[in-house]
Amino acid sequence: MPLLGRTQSSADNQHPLNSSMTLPDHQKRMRRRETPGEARFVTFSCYKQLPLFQNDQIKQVFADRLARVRETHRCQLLAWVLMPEHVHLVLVPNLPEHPLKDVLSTLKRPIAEQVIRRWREFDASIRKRLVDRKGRIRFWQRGGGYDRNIVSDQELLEKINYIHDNPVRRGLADRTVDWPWSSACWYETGEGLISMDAWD
Ligand code: NI
Repeated sequence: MPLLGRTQSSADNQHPLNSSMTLPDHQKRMRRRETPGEARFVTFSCYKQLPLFQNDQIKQVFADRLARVRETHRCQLLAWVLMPEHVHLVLVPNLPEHPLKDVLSTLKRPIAEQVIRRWREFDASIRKRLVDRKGRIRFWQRGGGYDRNIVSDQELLEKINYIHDNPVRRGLADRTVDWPWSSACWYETGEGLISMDAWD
């Protein structure tokens, strides 16, 4: 894809998690409408924005699960990045069988269960920071995160570039392809942890 040059660099205050905080509820709801074939830009984060995806084993749990859900829910996955405390995806849900809500819950819940189970086995102290007011251990931030429809090829390319640039903006990688936890490598070389689908 020759159009995937790094033309866009968004400042941190443009981050969708920040902008979603200021949206009135009715606008949030409007953005959740689902149109068959339409790509969705999705952002969600760890509980209290804690960097729960610190080590590679936990990152791998996420990548494995994402690859699996792509197949079981037959969605087109167009881009992804896993950051220490948040995730961005671009995907096209397979409607009406598998709406976005189902894709995300099937992705997120088992990751939370698997990682928390591991922390319990190791009696990891991080668990103390994840207890909510009801005494339950949480992994993901409540509320489902942020999502919006992508309406044009231009916007799709901008979102993919934005996603791949996340680790570079943060100083976690020199180049987008140096961060294995995204689709940047796949776009550059045709190989990566997860294969991407074509947008039709
Ligand atoms: Ni981000």
